[in-house]
Amino acid sequence: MAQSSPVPAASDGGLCEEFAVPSQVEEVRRLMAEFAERHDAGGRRVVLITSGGTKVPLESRTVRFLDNFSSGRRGASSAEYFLDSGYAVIYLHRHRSLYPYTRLYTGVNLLDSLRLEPGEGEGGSGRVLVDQAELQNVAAVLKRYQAVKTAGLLLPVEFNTLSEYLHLLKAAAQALNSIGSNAMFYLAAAVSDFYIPASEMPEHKIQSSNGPLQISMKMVPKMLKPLVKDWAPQAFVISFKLETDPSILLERARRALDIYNHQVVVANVLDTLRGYVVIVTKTTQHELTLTDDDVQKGIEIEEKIVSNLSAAHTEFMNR
Ligand code: 9Z3
Repeated sequence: MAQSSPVPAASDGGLCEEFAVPSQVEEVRRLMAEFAERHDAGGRRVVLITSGGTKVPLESRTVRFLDNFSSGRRGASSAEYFLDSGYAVIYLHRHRSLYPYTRLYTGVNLLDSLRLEPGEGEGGSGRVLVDQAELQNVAAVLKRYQAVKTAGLLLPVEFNTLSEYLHLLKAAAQALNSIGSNAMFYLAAAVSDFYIPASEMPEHKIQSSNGPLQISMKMVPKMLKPLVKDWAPQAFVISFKLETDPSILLERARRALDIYNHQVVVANVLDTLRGYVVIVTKTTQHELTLTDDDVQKGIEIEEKIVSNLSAAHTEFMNR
């Protein structure tokens, strides 16, 4: 694939012209603003978590697309720990990526974990029994899930394409601006750096009979800059930095802090992302590691990340 020119699109200037506005954006903005204001009035902090990879279409009637690596596990598990810590959570996630609580059962074949209670007739007594060994801790997880649902503490918002992600993130930032430093942005989604403008995209499926494919892609506008500067300037903002080469990780994280002027970068390397991250600020750098002992106890690295960042958020609000 040909490398595109390194000229980035200016700030978010071209957002509406270059990226189709999703039809639901105004309705979602209203829901997010209401959610944030209700919880803020009740004395709760609100975190906007982004999670999952963005889909970048290569054709208008899309058969092929580019995706970024992200299962959504980081975002989904972090959402649970933020809820446990008293936050209300807006969960802006890729459609069908991992979701808080249900993520614990994605590897399970649901039908294998259920049994019919014996009884007369073809379907036994008609009652279905859960195999606790297959669906581990299901009662405890269900209790946490239902408590969150009843209290209205989790607002799910879905995206699929890069365009949807960009518009919904902007709407979320503007919706949370009214609650000032009570808002946290936890930007764990894996967002494409490249896209094909609608005007340059073929309408129909690209034909292999035309020979090898060469694609030229433009730079995606960096949303972090206007988010920090204009849309939610008082919020506590955390971005994630993913690299495959550990030797450039910290330099890239620091660079992001310098350019965007936000509060924290959580730096991780693809090979070790479940067991090691570095929490980087302009003046500090703190390694979080999962030990064998932690793994034995079922502790996840997101629990440590969330505990570190909610303490940093408290300090930020008190300043
Ligand atoms: C991350 O680095 C996340 O930690 C992961 C989580 C995507 C690796 P999973 O969803 O994985 O648990 O499977 N997210 C940010 C990735 C990213 O695209 N960052 C951009 C970059 O590194 C900056 S915003 O340039």
